Amino acid sequence: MQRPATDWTIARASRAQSIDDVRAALLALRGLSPADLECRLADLEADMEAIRDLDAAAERVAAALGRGEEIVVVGDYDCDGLTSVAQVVLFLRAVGHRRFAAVTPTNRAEGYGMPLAAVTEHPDAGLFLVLDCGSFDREPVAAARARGADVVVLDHHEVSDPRTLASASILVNPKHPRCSSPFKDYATAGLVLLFLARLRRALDDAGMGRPALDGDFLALAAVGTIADMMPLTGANRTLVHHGLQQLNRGASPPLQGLRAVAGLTGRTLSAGHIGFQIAPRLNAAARVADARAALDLLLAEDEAQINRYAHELDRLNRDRQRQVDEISGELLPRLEAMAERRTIVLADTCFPLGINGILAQRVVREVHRPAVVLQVFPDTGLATGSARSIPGFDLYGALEACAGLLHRWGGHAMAAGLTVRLEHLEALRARFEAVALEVEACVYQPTARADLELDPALIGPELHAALEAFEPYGVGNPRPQFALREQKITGTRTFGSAGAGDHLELTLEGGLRGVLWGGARRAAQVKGATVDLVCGISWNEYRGTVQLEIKDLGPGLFAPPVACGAQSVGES
Ligand SMILES: [Mn+2]
Repeated sequence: MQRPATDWTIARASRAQSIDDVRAALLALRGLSPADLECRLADLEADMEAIRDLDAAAERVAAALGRGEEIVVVGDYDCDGLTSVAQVVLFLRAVGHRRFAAVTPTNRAEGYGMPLAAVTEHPDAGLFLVLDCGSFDREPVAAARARGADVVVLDHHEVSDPRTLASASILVNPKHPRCSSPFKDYATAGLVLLFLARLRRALDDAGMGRPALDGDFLALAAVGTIADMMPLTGANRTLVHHGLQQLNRGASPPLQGLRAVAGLTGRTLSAGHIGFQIAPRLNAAARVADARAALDLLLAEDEAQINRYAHELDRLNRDRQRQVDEISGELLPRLEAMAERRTIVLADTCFPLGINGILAQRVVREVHRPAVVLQVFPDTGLATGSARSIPGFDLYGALEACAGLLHRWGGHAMAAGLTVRLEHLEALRARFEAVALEVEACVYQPTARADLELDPALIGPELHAALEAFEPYGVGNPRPQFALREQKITGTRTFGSAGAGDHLELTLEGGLRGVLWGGARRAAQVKGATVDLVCGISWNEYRGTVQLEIKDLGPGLFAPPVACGAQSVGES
């Protein structure tokens, strides 16, 4: 089963003749005003007011602090959950509140969500503050409430049917149909930062001081937002812009410890560095062992501890990479037999729960199909795992259509988690495929979109600087991709560690250089040819000049677009 070649379109019809043209086109394409590029933190205030029950949550926690109540902070085991818990703990320490426990689920087989043990193991707690999970954790929430404790949930998971919500005392979730927040795409870590800002105000009103929300909080909020793949638009753009700035100034010693083991000290951190190098190390703990190691790092207070935990996470991350490579080698050949299918559902005892999200993403990358990868547990008769989607295919809606066959599930349009009884596995496979057959065929054809065509003469340091103003790039705000038509390739050079993954450096007539990562095998084919290119612009530190990051190239790359109603903005 081969991934089909990408159909490229160009969003803007006219070719840019100046840097101002480029800037204006990018603003228009991303729906941004010049003021949006300023990323003013003060603009978050209005949003804060609109988030339903954020003030009630702040008042309840302020009361707990006033009474010295025991607080249990529960967070999901991924980066978003852990950075959320870490912010709350930093805040509790800052106000001198000592009666608290920080809990994250450790039993991966149990899946996601608030563990019942958080309730049973803390019989004296008066308040459970549940972060990045809890919206639908009916059993543990009910157990806590039955004991007379309050449960305050801050979460961002989809709420399609409010009748299925757990009976939290206070639920803050921008996805709740009755939440009037104009911005819905917060990660929990971003929501927690706004919550703490509101809590500061409540404490101030109660005469309990006004602890500073320093750069550490913004740094943690940014890491949670990027790691959870939230779109870097609106409030997230502002949070991430400032969080990255704080990280680059040295905020959050634990995150600096991870930066060091990732070899990123002294380099300017981008959202990409967080998403591809920092977040995987934090997530590795829960994937390979126990999320506690990541939480221990984020809560560590002295340098020796930070150093030790950061190295531990780095080692776990290498274990995780090795595991993914081994299992991919076993799993990807199975796709050969599935070329006729629109969806892929793989289940096996050997697909470890901790990494099956990564495995599902690999399947998507390989064949451009929605994919589910489950670990089978013969003892319990359940299979649990992750699903990943392609643009234009609403995974959440598809799973909702399969809900009768699912034991437990939750997620978003592009990613989800699910558990199914083994006896329903075949029926799930069939119904998921049936749902996929209802979706327009063109969704299964990979498409991507370049922003606009450029005159190659514009490519230089000035353009690079203009593009920096549109950072942070990532989900929802992809790095601009430019179309160059009919460029003659005058030179090629391969480099890398030898093997299929080798890279190709190209020189265009006129002297511009570009890199096609993993493209070494195309060297002979393109040398001397005249081709169209899609490329990003990056800075080559070694040469001190701009270079092209080539995404694709070939003759006649920009064919007229095929109409597709469900077409979404290109993948990155
Ligand atoms: Mn989350």
